[in-house]
Amino acid sequence: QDKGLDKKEVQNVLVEDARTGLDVETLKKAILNNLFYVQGKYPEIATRNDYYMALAYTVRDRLLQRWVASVKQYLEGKHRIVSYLSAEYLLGPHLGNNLVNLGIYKEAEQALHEMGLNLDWLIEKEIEPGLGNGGLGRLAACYMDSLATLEVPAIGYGIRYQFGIFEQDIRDGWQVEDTDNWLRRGNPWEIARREISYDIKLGGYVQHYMDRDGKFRTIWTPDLIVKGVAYDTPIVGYKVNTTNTLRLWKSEAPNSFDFQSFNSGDYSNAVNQKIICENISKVLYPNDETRSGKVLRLQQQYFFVSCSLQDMIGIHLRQGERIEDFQTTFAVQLNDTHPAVAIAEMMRLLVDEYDLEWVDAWRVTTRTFAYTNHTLLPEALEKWDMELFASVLPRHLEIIQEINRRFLDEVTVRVYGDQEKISSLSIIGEGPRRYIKMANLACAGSFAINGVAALHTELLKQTVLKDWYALSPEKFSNKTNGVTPRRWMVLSNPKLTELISSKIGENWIKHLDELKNLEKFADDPEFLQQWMDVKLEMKTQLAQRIVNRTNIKVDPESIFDIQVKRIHEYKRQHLNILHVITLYNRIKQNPEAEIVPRTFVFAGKAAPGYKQAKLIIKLINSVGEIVNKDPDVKGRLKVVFYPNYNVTNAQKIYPAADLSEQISTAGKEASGTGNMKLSLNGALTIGTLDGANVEIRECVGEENFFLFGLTAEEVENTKSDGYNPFHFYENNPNLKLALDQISNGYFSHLDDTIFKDLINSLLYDDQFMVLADYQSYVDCQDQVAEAFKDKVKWARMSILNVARMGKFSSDRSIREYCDEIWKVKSVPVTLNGTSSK
Ligand code: RUG
Repeated sequence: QDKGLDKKEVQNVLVEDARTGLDVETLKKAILNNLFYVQGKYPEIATRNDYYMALAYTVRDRLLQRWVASVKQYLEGKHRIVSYLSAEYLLGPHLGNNLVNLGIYKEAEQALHEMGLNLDWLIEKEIEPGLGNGGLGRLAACYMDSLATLEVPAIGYGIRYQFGIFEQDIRDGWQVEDTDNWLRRGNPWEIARREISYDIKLGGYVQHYMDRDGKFRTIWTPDLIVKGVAYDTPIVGYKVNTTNTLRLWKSEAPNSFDFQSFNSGDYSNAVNQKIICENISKVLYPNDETRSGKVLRLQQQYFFVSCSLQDMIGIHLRQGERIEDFQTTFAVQLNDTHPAVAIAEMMRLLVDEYDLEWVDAWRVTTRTFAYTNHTLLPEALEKWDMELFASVLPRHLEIIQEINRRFLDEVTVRVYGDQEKISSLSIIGEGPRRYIKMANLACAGSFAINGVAALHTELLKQTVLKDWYALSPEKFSNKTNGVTPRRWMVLSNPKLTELISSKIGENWIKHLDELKNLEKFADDPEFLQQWMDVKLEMKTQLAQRIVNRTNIKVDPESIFDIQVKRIHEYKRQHLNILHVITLYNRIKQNPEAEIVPRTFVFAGKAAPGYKQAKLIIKLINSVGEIVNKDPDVKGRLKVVFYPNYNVTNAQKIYPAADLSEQISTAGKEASGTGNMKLSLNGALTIGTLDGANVEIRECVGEENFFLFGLTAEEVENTKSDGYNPFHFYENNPNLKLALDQISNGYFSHLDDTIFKDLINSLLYDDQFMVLADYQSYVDCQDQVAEAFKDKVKWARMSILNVARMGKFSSDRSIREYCDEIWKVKSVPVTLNGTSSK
């Protein structure tokens, strides 16, 4: 800006450009421009992808203008910045969402229409970045949207996996995984910042010595150095200028790495090293809710955490601040324990690289980090074998041991030597092999700890983090999850959005509480009819997709009974299928039985190594094969497994749901967010008192929620009283029949071996209380069927559900994090003198 151009000229270049206009004419010009000058094509030879790219670049230009303005504004003042550290971001396709948030969806549609093109057709061309497994990664994406919408300065840090979550295909009823090469057509939404890169050390050994000034020094000599390169994606808020950064790190070989090998002629070793480096950000681990204990996973975690902290320290110091005041520039949120090694890395950077005394470094660290726990499942709490940890991060092991030593000194006095408490709080676990407990490291190093729904936070305090709660109750709080209404309503359900806005205006999109103004229309016959019409239209559209994808024809007038989420025993898709079999048997036993027609839609991926989950998918498909074809059923029941559940498909499924299945064993689902999206789209919930279901039910009213099953407390009591699932099997003829049919091969061409493991685990173990909850579930489903017969009453309940879902916006969650944990304020970004569209 100082190189010969005067300020006014710069302003003109930035502002008065065809790259920034938002009207239809300018958009048309810009799309053509990009088609020529970015894609190098003209209309007659342009492909659908060329047009997609041209439009994407047109949108990106407008994002960049806001992005530059945001960065400038943040750097000019002194503002605390939120740094969200997450190993996963399940963003979903960008194009439609960015058009919504820029407020130019209609204009883009019109521009394309005038060019003889169709916006949906281009939107569908985008390959979504599936850089997450499920709820946790999707939450991070919703939070990025809300942070920008609330105009909060924020950076999301993560990993730019070359391969995201696998693509699922179903063959012969089984899940088959295929690699997700999401970058194969390029990615117009990111900017490679090759100039922003950091060296990351791995492995090797540590030496200590005393320098000339008598100060202890540490040298960590790694056996591998990897370079992390920043790839930035702009995240624009809804109808505001604020555009934050999602900075994802890609691993590469450092520039100079191969010199030695190359010089000595060992070319293949040089190439090998390059492959090892690139492997770190190669692929997302496809495990949801399970830890994997693999070296590469620890390397991934450390890699992105170290790049991110070095980046933050650089930003902080460039502002002329002292390293001791780091926490005044950044509040760093740990999304689960995946980035918890950040606590040790922060200490290493401060003590080894910036020469801080241990206590000063610890003060900075413990004022910087806050930790969100997302699970109570023991298999999801990360633990690292100490030897494995030492082989990757030898210096960090020393640091963790020192943190633990000092911490336990303090604790011992606090708990007056209670050995049980001391070992529960220790960051290092003892046993045949010693291990590091990442949740304990996160708790020790953070100033705030939160759960993700009221019940979950309570259970955390009573169970897995009980001793931590006793030690530092002031650190604990609850932050119930939320979802962004921009993607999950405005973008995915435009018809419902329009109908709602026609009654209460558009303010609800940013202030979801205002949905409550819909309540007064819940008895308005015209509105009820319009509501039902929209739902039917969405169901008809989904029916079309289902037939295209699976060849199964379904009736849009039937109940769309939907369970879409990762496949896991605790989520109990098999309980749902037992209900399907029970309805089927009622028909077989009495073909004239009155059955309210239903379409059961399942979707979700199973972790590739999770045998029971994969068996559940096979079971759903096997039952579907029999039920869908049996002439006695007369099409009244249909079972669909919709393959490759991802954000793109979720956006098509939620709007069509009548019934939302939230049937996890009470106490196991930390929160759930699909439950929120479905209810917000007008589905009624059948669910247990688990996770955020509890709060959803409180909000929508118990009369508008189908509740069944044991409570979390009853689950525990039943177990401690000696739960015997076999007893339920023997004493419930319908349940027995269903389980026997699965075992004896009725649904599997008389093969009585396939489902053996699944049935045995239900009959003799049943950790997730499927059999205990079966009857209560079936009875509750009968009430659902009864209720659905009265279409108007159902629609009224659906309206009340939506009207009362205001609490579950991620804007509300983020506001709570900002006010109560991060202590950050919004910083409106101005562009051409205004702060919003
Ligand atoms: O299973 C939980 C969900 O209940 C929750 O809604 C979501 C976001 O908070 O996180 C999910 N989760 C938990 N995913 N991975 C874990 C444990 O690593």
